[in-house]
Amino acid sequence: MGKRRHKLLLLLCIVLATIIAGCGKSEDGGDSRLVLGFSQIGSESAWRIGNTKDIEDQAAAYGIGLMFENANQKQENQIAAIRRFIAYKVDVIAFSPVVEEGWDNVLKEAKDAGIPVILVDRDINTKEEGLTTCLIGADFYREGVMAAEYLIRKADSLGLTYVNIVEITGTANSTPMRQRQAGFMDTIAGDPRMNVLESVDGDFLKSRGAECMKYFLGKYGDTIDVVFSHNDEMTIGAIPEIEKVNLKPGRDMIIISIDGGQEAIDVLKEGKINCIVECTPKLGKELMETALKLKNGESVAAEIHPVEQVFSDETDVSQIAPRGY
Ligand code: GZL
Repeated sequence: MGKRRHKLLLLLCIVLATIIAGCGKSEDGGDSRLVLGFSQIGSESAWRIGNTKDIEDQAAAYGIGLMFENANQKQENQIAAIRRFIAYKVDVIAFSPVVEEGWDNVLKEAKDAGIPVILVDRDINTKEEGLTTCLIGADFYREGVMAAEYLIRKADSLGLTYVNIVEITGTANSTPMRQRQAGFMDTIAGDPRMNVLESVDGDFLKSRGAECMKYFLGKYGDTIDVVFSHNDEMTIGAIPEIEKVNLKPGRDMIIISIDGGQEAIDVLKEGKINCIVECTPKLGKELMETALKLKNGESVAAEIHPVEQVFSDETDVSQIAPRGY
């Protein structure tokens, strides 16, 4: 073969190798996989742990590079994590805000850096519009409505003429706390039988749920007809306190909870909880698909709400499938 043809063949091989090597690489030769920075609230509940696992599993399934930080319930830790994501120049930032206010400055920094932000699970209130692209999470107001609608049906079926309610709320100033309470209270407002004795902040924690229930029992005793608890952890903490005073949860008191994790579903099956409104933690698939759309410059929905159901003693709860969290 002539030298000229040999050189041409060699040049062709070099060009071809460069093109192949460049596939999946960005201009600077870096990894072109999408890098997602995610700030998680903490590990306060089975729901939160299930949410984290689902996000990690889905990131792996979609081949997305996940920078994950656990804030241990502190907003300042989430703000610091978001600043680290900005410094690292991730492609997309996502976070589950522990409370609704106090995000304006750090989200302006993300906007100035040209990094889109996705809200997962909970919402925020900001003075400036357009600091986030999408909210992926439950319709918490609807969850509160479904809890109250169950209670009204239950009161009807028992022929109750008055209903004394105590409420154990989630983390103060968080979206699920504000909206679950609003949905519940708005729905019972028109029912003269319903009387809310008191609401106390249980911070979505099992230990605080027990403390709140102990306080309620000491103050109101067996005049309590209903416990409305904003999540399963607090409900599971409250139940032993009710039993300690020889009252039967699910019988002497109507117990209404939210989330639908396996531990609470098992208690529902024992008859110690009457109703659990589902709040799915499985938001990872929608998060990854939304992040990929944003990286590709595609438009995304402003809100994505999963479909959720109610588990209660109105149906055969023995048939509830394993929950996976
Ligand atoms: C709801 C989520 C809440 C859960 C709690 O989407 O924000 O936070 O209901 C969790 O279990 O702590």
